[in-house]
Amino acid sequence: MTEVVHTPRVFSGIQPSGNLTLGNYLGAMTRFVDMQNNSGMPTIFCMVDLHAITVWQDPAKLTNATRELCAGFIAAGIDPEQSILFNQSQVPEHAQLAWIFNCVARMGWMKRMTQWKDKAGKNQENASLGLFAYPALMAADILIYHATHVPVGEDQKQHLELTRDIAIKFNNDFGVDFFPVTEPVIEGAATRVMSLRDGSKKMSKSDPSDMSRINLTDDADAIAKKIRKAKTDPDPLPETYDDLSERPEARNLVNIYAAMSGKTPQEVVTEFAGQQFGTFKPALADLAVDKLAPISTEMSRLMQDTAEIDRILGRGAERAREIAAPILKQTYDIVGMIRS
Ligand code: AQP
Repeated sequence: MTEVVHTPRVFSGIQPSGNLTLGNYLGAMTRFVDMQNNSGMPTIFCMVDLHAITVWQDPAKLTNATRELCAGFIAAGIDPEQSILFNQSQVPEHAQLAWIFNCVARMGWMKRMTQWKDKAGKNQENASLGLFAYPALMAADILIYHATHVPVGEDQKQHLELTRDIAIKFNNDFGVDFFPVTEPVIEGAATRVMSLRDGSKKMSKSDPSDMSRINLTDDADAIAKKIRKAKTDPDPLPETYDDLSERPEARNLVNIYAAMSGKTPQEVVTEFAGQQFGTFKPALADLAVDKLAPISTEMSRLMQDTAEIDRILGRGAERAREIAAPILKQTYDIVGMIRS
């Protein structure tokens, strides 16, 4: 029986499938920075370009989005020396392990994934095979580093449960204790930032309406306009956060304010109790501009030197492969593949 001591290690990824949104920033990136600085664990962050192409991506836009995402990581506080920062396709072990996991995971597991159902919609026959197999590649992203902790937004919870199921089934099938059973880290006031136009839909890079999201590249005027036009209701803010349970758009704006100010949602509600959105929205816009403007300025500065971004990604990929390659070799040994 092959036994491995599972060193605590953090992994997470973001798709270069468009502009980074406030949802990605609050739900994922701020958590990444926190774990890099405070968890005491090694941290690995990835631009998951192989995931992005499960739906059509224009090649030139994909290249640019990957670099911009790298700039976003760095501008938000990820240090490419301290953390390992790279794009997925430069580390082939992700795709190699994903194939093994395609053979471990069951069709029925994949069919139950809500992201598959949402993204494939009514036209499943026409969706890519890659989109269907997306969660097995995600499991490989995590387990190729034996990552134990994965900070994500709420929407990724089901995929992380599947990652655990794949690890457990692989270990059982082969009689090993090889892959760790990963812990999702879903924390903070903004684990699910909703669309500014529809409080029942999550804020997403690929939403056709740009008004539904705040992009990290938006300037101050765009941020203020999007918040001013965000859907709300005519009632003032209540005294308790619980009273927002039936008001999804209002609750969303309060959560965003809380996440950006470091206050709890209840503290925000207490501060603005009895006030109309006409007062709350400008305060939220000021806060958002204050928080996001330095990030967007730094992203633009970094994007002026794309050669340096590519160098950072290449160096990150080399460091990632130092961890991934031995784990893939051991996996092949367990499965019984000859390596001459
Ligand atoms: N609205 C959100 N609120 C909180 N967290 C979010 N995340 C995404 N949207 C929100 C978190 O960001 C990380 C990276 O997500 P991703 O880009 O890999 O994929 P996604 O979840 O599918 O994000 P998008 O923006 O909706 O992309 P598209 O439109 O391309 O599918 C994850 O940790 C996710 O939870």
